[in-house]
Amino acid sequence: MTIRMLRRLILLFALASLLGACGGTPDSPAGAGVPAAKATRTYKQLVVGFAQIGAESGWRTANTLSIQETAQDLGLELKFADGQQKQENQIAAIRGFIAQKVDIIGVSPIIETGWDTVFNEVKAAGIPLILLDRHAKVPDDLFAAFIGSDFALEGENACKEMARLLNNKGAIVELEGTIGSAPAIDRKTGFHNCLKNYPDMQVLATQSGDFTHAKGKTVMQAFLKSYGNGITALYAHNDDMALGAIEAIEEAGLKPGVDIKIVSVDGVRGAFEAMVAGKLNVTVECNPLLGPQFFETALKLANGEAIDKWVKSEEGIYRQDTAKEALPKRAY
Ligand code: GZL
Repeated sequence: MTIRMLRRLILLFALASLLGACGGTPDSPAGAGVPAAKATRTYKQLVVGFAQIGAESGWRTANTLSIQETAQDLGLELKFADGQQKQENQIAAIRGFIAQKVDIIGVSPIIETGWDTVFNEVKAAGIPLILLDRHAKVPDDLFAAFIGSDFALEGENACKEMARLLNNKGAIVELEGTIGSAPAIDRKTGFHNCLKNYPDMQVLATQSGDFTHAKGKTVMQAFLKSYGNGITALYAHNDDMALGAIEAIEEAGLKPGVDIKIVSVDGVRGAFEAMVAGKLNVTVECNPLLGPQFFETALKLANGEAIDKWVKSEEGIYRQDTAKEALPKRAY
């Protein structure tokens, strides 16, 4: 055998072994070591833990219903914990979800701070975390996505509606939401930043009504005692506090929506009924029906798909003149 023949033989052998490594014959599987495509999870294979804040308002009730009904419709397993307005209950629930090795954890943080330790535990457990409705002040690597509204824009829209109602001049009292919560902080910032454009509109007083009907009424009673007829308008961070304040205004012998203009946020059914009755002037919608977006994002995360860091809610502004027509169509 000549050197030339030997070289050809070696070349042929090398070529044959190379082809063999790149994949078998059409009817045999690809070569060893090629990972099989990752199976795509379905909703029915998903286990999601969600730590809710509580049941402080009509908005929260609608939010809980949306999450529970959507989970049922999709056939996924939802482990739902009611935090009963306490951060420590939400943190305990999250630790329980870690122990149960759920696929995805969701939480609506009652306040923005105090989450770093438990969110790091979630990260260490390798479980994707979704912030739903309210944001938390944590590094971006501690959560996969935030699904919720632009609260500062809601505050800015409330201010513009107020300016329209007052013809750019008036004395406003403000009912704030839960102290330290993202919606209270941002709705206040958005409103007050916008107010700088209206020098003849000022805030006489601002105090928290904790997003509840009862506290909204109590604080409004105190405002009326301090400022009485000096108040021309109320800005409430949610409808429940505005509805409580309406009761206080009526008990003081004044006409809510007329003597005192009222702008609030959420868009719950009670707010539409109050607008139809002429007692509320505007509600800036904050969509609580986040169930579908929550679980769609959860499934994408479970399947390793890319998602947006902020999944924004779509929402509108509702005034007295369209309330009657809109009320029957309201989903919450
Ligand atoms: C806003 C939500 C707020 C609502 C309140 O997204 O967190 O909490 O505005 C609710 O009604 O209590």
